[in-house]
Amino acid sequence: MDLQAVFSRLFADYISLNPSVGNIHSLLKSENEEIRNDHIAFRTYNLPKINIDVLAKAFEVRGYKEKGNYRFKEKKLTAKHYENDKIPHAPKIFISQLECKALSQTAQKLINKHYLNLLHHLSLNDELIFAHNPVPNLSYRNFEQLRAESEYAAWLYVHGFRANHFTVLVNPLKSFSSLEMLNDFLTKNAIELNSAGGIIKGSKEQFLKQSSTLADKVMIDFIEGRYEIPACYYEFAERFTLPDGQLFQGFITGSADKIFESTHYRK
Ligand code: OOG
Ligand code: NI
Repeated sequence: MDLQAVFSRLFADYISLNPSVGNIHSLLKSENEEIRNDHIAFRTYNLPKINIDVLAKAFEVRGYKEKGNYRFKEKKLTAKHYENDKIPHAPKIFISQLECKALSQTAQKLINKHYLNLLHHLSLNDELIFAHNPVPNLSYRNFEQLRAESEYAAWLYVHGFRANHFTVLVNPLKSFSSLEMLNDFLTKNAIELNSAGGIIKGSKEQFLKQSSTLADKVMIDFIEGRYEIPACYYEFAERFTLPDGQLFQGFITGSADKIFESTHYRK
């Protein structure tokens, strides 16, 4: 499967789970925009057979190289980003992982049990980036228990390996010359944005401004019954030129920290 096919498959999964993704696409298409994807993000656990480095293999064999690493102490996460220098405008890949050892013994036990279940249910002939969550019979009680310690852990327990978000790059848009303008347009069209740390995270001085939607809620069948749980969100990024004339391609830890919160559970 070539890179384009990988992205098409990931996007098909993403749009079918999250109704507001299709909605935002139609809105931008109605303005005659061609959408360029800045990056795609994945989440995982720092456990041997499924950590960042394992997940990244699907991209490394397709020409991606590790370009940056990040740490989110409070959220007990680390992350890396990957770029493809060979293919012009190829989206970057951002992969984060939960540092399980930083959680309580109770949460670690629960995650380890889930990990063994995951390994048992993963199919060998497909790549991890397409695996979603193959474990049947998820428990809402476990979800709540994890959520008490880490919203990220709870999200990951339910959704597993799927593209957590795609990101519209603002720079090439024709009708929107800034992230502020795009945000106004989205808000006017009843799209709710994540306001944690302010609607816009980052600044021109940091060479990156970002905003994101609040994740769509989807119905999930747990052993205890059906519950509405946040799924994925859409991100918008405007990048600025570095003193050397190149567009900044990295990520900003302080901003990312708040972007993670786009999947927080809201009543
Ligand atoms: C990733 C959050 C960080 C960015 O662009 O800074 C991020 C996540 O929610 O998994 O995407
Ligand atoms: Ni992102």
